[in-house]
Amino acid sequence: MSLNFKILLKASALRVFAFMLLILTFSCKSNQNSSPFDSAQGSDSSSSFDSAQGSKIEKPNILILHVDDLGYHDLSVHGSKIYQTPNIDKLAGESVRFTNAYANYPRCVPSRYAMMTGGYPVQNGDVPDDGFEIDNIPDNKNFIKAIDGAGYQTAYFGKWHLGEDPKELGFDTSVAAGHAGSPISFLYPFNEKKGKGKSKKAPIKDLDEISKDGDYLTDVLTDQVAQYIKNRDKNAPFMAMLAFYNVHQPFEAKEEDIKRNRKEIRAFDFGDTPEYIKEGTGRTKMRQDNATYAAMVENTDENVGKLLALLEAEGILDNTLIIFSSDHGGLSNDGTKQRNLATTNYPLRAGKGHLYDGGIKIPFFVKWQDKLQPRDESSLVMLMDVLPTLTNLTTGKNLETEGQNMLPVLNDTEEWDDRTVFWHSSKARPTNTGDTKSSAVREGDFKLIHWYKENRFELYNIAQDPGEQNDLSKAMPERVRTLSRKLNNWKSTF
Ligand SMILES: [Ca+2]
Repeated sequence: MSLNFKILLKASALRVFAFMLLILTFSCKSNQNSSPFDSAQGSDSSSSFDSAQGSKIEKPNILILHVDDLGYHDLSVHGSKIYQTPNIDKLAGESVRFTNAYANYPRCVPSRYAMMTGGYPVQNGDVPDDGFEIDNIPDNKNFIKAIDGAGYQTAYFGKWHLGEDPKELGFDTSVAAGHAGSPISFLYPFNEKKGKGKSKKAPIKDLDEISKDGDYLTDVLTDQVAQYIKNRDKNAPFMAMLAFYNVHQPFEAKEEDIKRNRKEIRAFDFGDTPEYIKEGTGRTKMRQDNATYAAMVENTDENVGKLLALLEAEGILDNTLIIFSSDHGGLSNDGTKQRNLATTNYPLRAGKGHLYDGGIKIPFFVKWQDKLQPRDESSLVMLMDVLPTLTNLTTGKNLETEGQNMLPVLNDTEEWDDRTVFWHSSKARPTNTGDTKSSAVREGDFKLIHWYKENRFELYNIAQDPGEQNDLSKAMPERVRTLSRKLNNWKSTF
């Protein structure tokens, strides 16, 4: 029995009628072949039909779990010996796991702008570090409105950092979003600084009504998402994005989680690994030995686990497409000013702020039960591809942006190993994270970084040298020329 037929049997008479009407409207026969993207799972809010253009439209629920500042090696599934992340590891095991996924920028705001607008984070001729305008995106480039228009309930929870409210971009619902790049405190009351002095940071709205003494912010936000899912309109699919404030600073976690990690870190033998090595104008942290940060990573994992369990309890795990990602690499680097650092991205080089892979390579998993074959996937993808993919899946349309629809990659019918992608970091922070102005291009296995103020190049074969230790720029001048030409051509477009 085909899956579509099962849906018909399960649906109410009214929904059967509506479904038939849709089929008639599009004068197309329901497609019943068995490729991963051709049939919906039998559950309440899912539907599947052919569009007028003949492309397949699917409407699974969508849950995006986006962690702030989580490094590629901050997960036990990626080799961390200190942070235990069993829930995310399990999710990874059931997902297409990207081994060459990148943020479009090594810091929060441009990275998030790229993700939410589906293109490179370029505005008014530059890549601003802050102050993006997101309330003036035309409708023909607005992915959220496109998905909303396809019948989705859309909701955004947590860190926005792109203006006043995600509703400006078209989300129906938003909770605890807004200007804040981080909470004043992860410990209740969240808008009051713990310890000495007063915070100059923007408070996060909505929190007073939904929290109480003793709460941890990440638990509160997860609970909000859970309530939203439980109370959803079951006649329509939802797209919910939880942008965790974890694991960004301030370093604050639950006492029992800190204690457990402190004990584990004390017992761990770091061998002859140095605590720091030199990088840029400052240092790279080389050990995962911050117990509070470890506790924050593990709390995030616990909350991911709660949401996955909820999807299962609601009977919608099978027809929910789940994306897990981070906005850039972990905070492992300081600059001329020394400070307390979070983690190490080692064996990747450097971290947040830098165009070495430690700054831009991210954990990125896409799960859709029974639809996507769990596997490692080496195609080059970026956060700007997320919404073009979801929009194509749910509307059959492609909007005009640089981000690409990843469905053929997810579906394993295309490989994007030779794709060319770019970065431009003109707002360096030599004091805070030790980076200086640079641009970069990756094409296939090779990555060229250009410190354009000094006109200095470094070239790496990322496949053979993921830690970017062996600079090939002198040995391969022709490749430097080709890649720098492409990089300059890209930069001349903005
Ligand atoms: Ca961030």
